[in-house]
Amino acid sequence: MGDALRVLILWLVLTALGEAMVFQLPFPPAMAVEAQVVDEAFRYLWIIGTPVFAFVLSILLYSLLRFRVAGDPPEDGPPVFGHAPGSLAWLVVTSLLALSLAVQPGLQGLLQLSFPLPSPVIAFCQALGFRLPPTVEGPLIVQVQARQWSWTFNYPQYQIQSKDRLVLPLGRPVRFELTSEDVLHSFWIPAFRMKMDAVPGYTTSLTLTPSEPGRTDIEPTLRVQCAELCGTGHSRMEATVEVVSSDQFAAWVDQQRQKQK
Ligand SMILES: [Cu+2]
Repeated sequence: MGDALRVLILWLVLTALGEAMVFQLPFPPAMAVEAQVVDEAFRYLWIIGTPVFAFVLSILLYSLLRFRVAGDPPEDGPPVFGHAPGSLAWLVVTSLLALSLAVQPGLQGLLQLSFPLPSPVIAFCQALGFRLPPTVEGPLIVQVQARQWSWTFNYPQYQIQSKDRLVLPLGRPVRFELTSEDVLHSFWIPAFRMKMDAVPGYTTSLTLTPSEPGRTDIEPTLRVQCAELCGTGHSRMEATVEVVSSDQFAAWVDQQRQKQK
């Protein structure tokens, strides 16, 4: 059996092992529509990247074992010069893969995440035949104020405020408008995957749509966690999250209004 055939077999075996692992990855639950988009993109990158990584690894492993010189060689082996067809094939295949990833899940993913894209990019995506997400009518707006080391959530549509406790209705898009009172913080709900910096003197925004009901004490990844080192209390800069039905949300809003009167 020739060397190339052995490398080919090793490549196929390593690729099969790597691909089998894709479905064993222990992801935390994806509890927002956007979290599913991010997880799909991650799986897709893994699926595409595995054969490339396995290819490099099989040649490396095979060369190390097969062409190893016994004992201590007195001098270096002869130099190896390029292999033009091989280099060209490698360049073309990996460049095409990278370009295809920039489009899907890159651009396509950004569109699904209702990310603010410049209009020429949107026109380009439409020309490619991408489905644009429906424009979000009346999202729930939550103004998030971060500080060392706590979170305040304002609901301007309901004129209520909540400290270190974020309550969200299920299935309704939420536009978070973030700012910070002191240093850089980062607003992150691991179960929702997406993350956005909170910057002093500046407002950033992030739209997320909770897709599963839940509470922090039952699912710890459903919590707000600061994800930007912001001082000694950084790791404890958390807030609880509750995703409830729209009726429960309305009841909570009424309750908060009564309290704040
Ligand atoms: Cu912080």
